[in-house]
Amino acid sequence: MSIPAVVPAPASLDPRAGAPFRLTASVRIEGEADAAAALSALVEARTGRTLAGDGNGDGPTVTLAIERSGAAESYRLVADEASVTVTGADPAGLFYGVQTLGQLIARDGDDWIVPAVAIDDAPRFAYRGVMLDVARHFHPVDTVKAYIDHAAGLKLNALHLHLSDDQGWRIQLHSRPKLTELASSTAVGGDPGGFYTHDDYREIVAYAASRHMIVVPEIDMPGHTHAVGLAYPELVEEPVIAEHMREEGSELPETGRPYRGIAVGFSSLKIHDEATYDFAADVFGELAGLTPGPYLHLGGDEALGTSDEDFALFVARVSAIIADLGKTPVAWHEAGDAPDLAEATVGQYWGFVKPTDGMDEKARGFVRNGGQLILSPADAIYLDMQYPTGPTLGLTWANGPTSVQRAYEWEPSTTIDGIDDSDILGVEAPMWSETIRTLDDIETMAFPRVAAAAEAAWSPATGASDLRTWESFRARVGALGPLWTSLGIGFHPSGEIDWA
Ligand code: TNX
Repeated sequence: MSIPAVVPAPASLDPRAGAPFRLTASVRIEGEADAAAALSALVEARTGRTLAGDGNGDGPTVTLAIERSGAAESYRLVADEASVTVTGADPAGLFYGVQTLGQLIARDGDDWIVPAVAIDDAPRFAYRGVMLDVARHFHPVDTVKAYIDHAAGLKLNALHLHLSDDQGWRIQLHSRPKLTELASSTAVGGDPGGFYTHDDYREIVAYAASRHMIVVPEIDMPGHTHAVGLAYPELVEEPVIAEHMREEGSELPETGRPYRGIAVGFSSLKIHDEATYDFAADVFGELAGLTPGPYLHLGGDEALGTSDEDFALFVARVSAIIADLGKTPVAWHEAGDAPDLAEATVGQYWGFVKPTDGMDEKARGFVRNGGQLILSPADAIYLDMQYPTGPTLGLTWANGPTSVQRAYEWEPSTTIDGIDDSDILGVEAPMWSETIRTLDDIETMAFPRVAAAAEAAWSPATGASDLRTWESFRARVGALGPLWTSLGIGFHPSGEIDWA
């Protein structure tokens, strides 16, 4: 029999001889209630069958337990003819064991089985994320929830929400009500905008938590702030129009009018005005109160109109504001060489797998400052890059189009010289939304490439496991097609994969 198809690849997987476990109507699920509910939902989606769970006697059992030992988020799964046992080191570990079990369910004639197997599994990196840009196009709460569900199935545990950009402001703040009153109603291309109320945001946070996922809110500063100027014009500089923006002939940003184009780098908050830091304190203060997770992201990318000195001053002050709130600041890699950045600020690297333009040196700056890195190499795991064939959605600037194989074949520990696993907090796959309007758009761009990012984040390093090859990955992902379909995941049926 072929190797059971689990994605991301587990730390250790040991196929056992012997008959499989049969998911008959008399199977009982015992143990932790949350995990049992998650498993029942998966079984029902995949097989159309409801498991009894009513203790009606002596049927084979699935036992779901928590045993506080082993690494955070780890689990052990043992299946044989008589029983399946999933033991998590904590609730998240048990949840991940259940996700693995869901992937193991296979058809056998008219039956559904779980092959005999023993799996011991734990994540390589603590932070495993997806980012959704809800600023270029707004995505409603239900879309976000669906993406949370589908990402959590790949053992991803962080949802980074890019909540503001030139085109719109997407989170209601009582301290600064004009942001959503005056700067949220439009999006790229003149499409309708939108925003999350406090209740919406809390609903997203709670839903994510129920899937063992934290929310990392980003308010992008000092650039990407044209929308701030619609609400609080006194806080922003005049747009800096680069020559290429004129040559492209698309709409140019104008003070006081919503921006509908997709150029970057033209806007800035005023760096030498105390009102800017009052604003940052209000914004991050209110977000800190709404966000149970440890991170607040201050952006810091592509501040092209700001001098290096001013940029350094700005990110130092805003990272200190966030640290004083008791949160860990996160910034895009540009901030990494700012001399007075708050200690232990996390850097998010968006350069290429082979770094260019000194981006790796900026990334190393965070580590010298006592922080760690989140790796989001744009030419591998920017999910908004076009595919070579298929959907015409997406951009191409990051060496695109980006194949599934390219999304897969990179190794976190060799991306930035001088950086090893202990310097890496994790891996995150961003989805910018200039061309992405709907849940279908999100899922077709994300799946299957987000599975490659999940494997980089969770699984053993390239070379440390037989499963960590492109050939193994494409076979395992192909085997997940029916599960994804049954869960309503609108994946791109890429020709690089042999779909089951
Ligand atoms: C670059 S990479 C950006 C975003 C764009 C994205 C499009 C980075 C931190 N910023 O502003 O949306 O490219 O792919």
